[in-house]
Amino acid sequence: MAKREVPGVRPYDSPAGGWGALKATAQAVRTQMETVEAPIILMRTNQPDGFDCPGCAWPDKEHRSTFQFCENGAKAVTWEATTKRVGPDFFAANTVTSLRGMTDFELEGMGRLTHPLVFDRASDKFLPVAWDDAFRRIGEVLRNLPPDEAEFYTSGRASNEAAYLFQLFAREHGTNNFPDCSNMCHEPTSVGLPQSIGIGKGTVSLEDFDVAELIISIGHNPGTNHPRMMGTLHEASRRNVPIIVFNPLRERALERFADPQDAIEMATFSSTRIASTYYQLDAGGDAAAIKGVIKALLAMDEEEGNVLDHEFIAQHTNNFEAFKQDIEATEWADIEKASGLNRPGLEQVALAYAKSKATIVTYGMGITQHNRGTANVRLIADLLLLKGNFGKPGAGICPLRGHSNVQGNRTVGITEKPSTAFLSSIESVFGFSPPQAHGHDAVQAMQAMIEGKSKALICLGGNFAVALPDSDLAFPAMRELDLSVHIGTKLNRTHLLVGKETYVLPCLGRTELDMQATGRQSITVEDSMSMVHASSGKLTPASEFLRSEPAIVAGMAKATLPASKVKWDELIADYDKIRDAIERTIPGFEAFNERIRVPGGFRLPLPPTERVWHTPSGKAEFSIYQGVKEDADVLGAEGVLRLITIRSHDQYNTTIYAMDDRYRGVFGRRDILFMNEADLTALGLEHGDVVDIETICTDRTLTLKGITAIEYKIAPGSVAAYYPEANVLVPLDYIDKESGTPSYKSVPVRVRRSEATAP
Ligand SMILES: Nc1nc2c(c(=O)[nH]1)N[C@H]1C(S)=C(S)[C@@H](COP(=O)(O)OP(=O)(O)OC[C@H]3O[C@@H](n4cnc5c(=O)[nH]c(N)nc54)[C@H](O)[C@@H]3O)O[C@H]1N2
Ligand SMILES: Nc1nc2c(c(=O)[nH]1)N[C@H]1C(S)=C(S)[C@@H](COP(=O)(O)OP(=O)(O)OC[C@H]3O[C@@H](n4cnc5c(=O)[nH]c(N)nc54)[C@H](O)[C@@H]3O)O[C@H]1N2
Ligand SMILES: [Mo]
Repeated sequence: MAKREVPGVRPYDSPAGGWGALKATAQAVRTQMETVEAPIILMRTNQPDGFDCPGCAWPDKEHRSTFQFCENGAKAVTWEATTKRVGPDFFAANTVTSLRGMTDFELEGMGRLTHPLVFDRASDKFLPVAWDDAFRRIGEVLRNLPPDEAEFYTSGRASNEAAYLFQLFAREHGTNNFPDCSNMCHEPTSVGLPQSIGIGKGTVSLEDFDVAELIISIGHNPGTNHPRMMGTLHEASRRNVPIIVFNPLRERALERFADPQDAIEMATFSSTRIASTYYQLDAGGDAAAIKGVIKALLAMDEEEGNVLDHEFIAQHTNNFEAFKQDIEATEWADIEKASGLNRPGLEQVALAYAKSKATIVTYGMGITQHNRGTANVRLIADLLLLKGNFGKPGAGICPLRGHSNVQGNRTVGITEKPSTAFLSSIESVFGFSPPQAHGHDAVQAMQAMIEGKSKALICLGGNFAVALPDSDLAFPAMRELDLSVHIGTKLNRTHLLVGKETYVLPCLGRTELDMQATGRQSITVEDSMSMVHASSGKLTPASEFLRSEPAIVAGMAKATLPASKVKWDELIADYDKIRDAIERTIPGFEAFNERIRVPGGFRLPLPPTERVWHTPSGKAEFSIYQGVKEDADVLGAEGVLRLITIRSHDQYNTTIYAMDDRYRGVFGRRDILFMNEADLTALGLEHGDVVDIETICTDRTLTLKGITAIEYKIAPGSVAAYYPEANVLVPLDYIDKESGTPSYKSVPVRVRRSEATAP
């Protein structure tokens, strides 16, 4: 029987990248910008004297290579540099209640915010407000609350300078409540890797990819989320480096990619294979799969010897024997059942790994956003330790960070669990005593808001309530706040969930010129590979009323803390002074200002690259992943499907650039559930049927209705829907207990034909 036609759904057979990517770039420019400046603006992205791409955190070779084309980088830049505006006229014409009926796509699509705004309850509208009036009132409300009843949220686009001032402000005010986007993202990396190798960061550099002999890519989708990485993978593939992929979905860019930088591929419409082998495992099947690979590797070592790096293990690691025993005790039958892969397939991976003298493992949200995400991360480190894949060229661990400066935010003190060393250096440099008690992470902050224990929320960027799980709980909690403040570039749904008092404070974007008392300022960011470099905006700001993020933070701080020990005005006048303060309080930033004036910047210390392990034992630690699967009782129950929430190709987190997901063959819509053919059949469904989805791991009823189920190349038992629409289905307390990260990639659900359309 021919498959039914479903509107907006048609298979995509071309490679990723190529001419389609160029066309999409042109379209992004056309829809956002009226001027012919756009190509010139794009050329300034990631250039030594230009601005850092506000897209992903993938590095550039020393930030000095010729302009690297990237479709989604172009979307990120044009989205910010758009000529569209949403100003006072617009807010005078629309009530907040009516705006709440709009989608994130529509809201952000209206353009850049131009004026500071205050919510006026009487008219149900946002009105323009003077900066100083806004700061004064914010200060008054904060001063009248116990400090721990305020939450200070950071989204990872903020610069090091803005984030550093933000933490200084909140800590002088008296709290460590620092929910941040990292808590929904790579927190398992920040928690797991220090236990294994002594630092919560990746250990590879771009040069390592040039000499790696094997790349294992687990649970990330670089064609969409780190497109500049595709150039690196493309080169590796052309060197015949095997690239082994573990992913429940067939992601086009991981199969075939045409590099838009490659003149011959473009001219001949040819492309390069990326994955040498593609393992479509079950959602959450990674631990089992990795344990299988390790089990096969240990067996090979027993038989042939010399497969593992025994010298490295003896000299540099702890706990190997217990680790080995656990793996040997793990049964193949359990591994196969939990991973959805078979033993011969996993033995092939072990063989490739045994042969390689330098292996890199890359991973993303497919590993971290699980309720045993931290244990997953440690297991990847275990795999690498077995063959000494740290501290040698071409080898290491490569977590693909999210936001362009999410790693930097952490480095400069955005953490709810600060070290005592950091707090004492803040105290000695600034002369106030920062609070010692740990604060809230993102989920805990929302829980405190729901329970009425936290009454104010200050957001340095982001879309807090929309990005968090469980919208049905999160949205009403926003409405109960005494105060919410949003520093942002564009309007989003979190801003519209107004509390008793709400301010929206518009800031400069990274592409824009930042002039302060001493002249033009630059900021700094840290990429996924711990390179810190400067970024200087060039464009005329979207409105004359915008302020920089550091200036807004300082404005709030001065109004909140009349007796502040921090010289806010001096810091804002010259960001070099902020960097001096960072240098004096955080290790690794020696000669900060000099070193960022060198194109490409500098690399922060990464002790594991020198085989130095800052763990309590002074060695790298093998750790044991108990069993083979997260939450096996619930996720393995009869009739339960594991829901993965994913990003489309036209999306940056909650920012929706357009309604297409080209590589997955979905156009003009997002109300889609990707399902395996066997699961459709088992439920008596057909490609194109409308379904309701219900979460089963909670005593509440979480549902998403009226979604069109389509047949897709996804592992049986796993289904996928778009974030943030599907966030209503993710229970707030369904988290990785070690890191607090929501289990966005394995929500137990049932799917049934929609009540509305059932025959
Ligand atoms: N253009 C663009 N760039 C971005 C972003 C964006 O939204 N748009 N977001 C930024 C941010 S904040 C982040 S964190 C990163 C996110 O980048 P990614 O880590 O690539 O995040 P996701 O798109 O959520 O995709 C995760 C991938 O994991 C797979 N997956 C899901 N569950 C599992 C599993 O259980 N096991 C395995 N092995 N795989 C699984 C999915 O099929 C998907 O291919 O990208 C950053 N860059
Ligand atoms: N279901 C599900 N939920 C998820 C995820 C998932 O995979 N599945 N992923 C999670 C992940 S990895 C992350 S990182 C979070 C993301 O959570 P957030 O970081 O909170 O969300 P974003 O969508 O990146 O934030 C977009 C907003 O940032 C503001 N903005 C943009 N540029 C700037 C700027 O330069 N300065 C300031 N101040 N504001 C700016 C704009 O107002 C825009 O509306 O979401 C998480 N939520
Ligand atoms: Mo992220």
